[in-house]
Amino acid sequence: MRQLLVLNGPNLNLLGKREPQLYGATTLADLEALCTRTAARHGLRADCRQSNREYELIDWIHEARDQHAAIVINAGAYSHTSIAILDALNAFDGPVIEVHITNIHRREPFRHHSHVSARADALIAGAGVQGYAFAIERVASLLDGTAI
Ligand code: DHK
Repeated sequence: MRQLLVLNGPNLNLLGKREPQLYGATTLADLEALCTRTAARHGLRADCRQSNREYELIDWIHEARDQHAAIVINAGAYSHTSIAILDALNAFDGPVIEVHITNIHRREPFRHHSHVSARADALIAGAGVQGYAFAIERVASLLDGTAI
């Protein structure tokens, strides 16, 4: 079964507890269950990982070069700061979809730029946790050649 890597970056372990007025009440476990269900509907396995450490996210992106067909990534605040994560994504050949739970363009100016966007095939922001399901739908259609 083809695997897709669902990566969540710093502070997303606190989903459901952290600033719920912005990020909602869904926990990371619920979000990962949503990703697993959505991927399974398309015959894909979602490999969901979260880290607060930049190097760990980079190491997982490197592993994905051999083990995963696509990456769905919410790099959290590293989206706005990490050229190293961009470089790692640039070394990955499959589809990359960037997700943000909030609409980063309606927030503080320092959130408006994302380095990840320079590599992402699509960007979903402001659709809440449902954005991950949209991202996986897109990955599935890119992988099976039905993308329009
Ligand atoms: C999540 C974070 O942790 C922030 O640092 C980003 C993003 C926005 C989100 O909307 O999912 O700025």
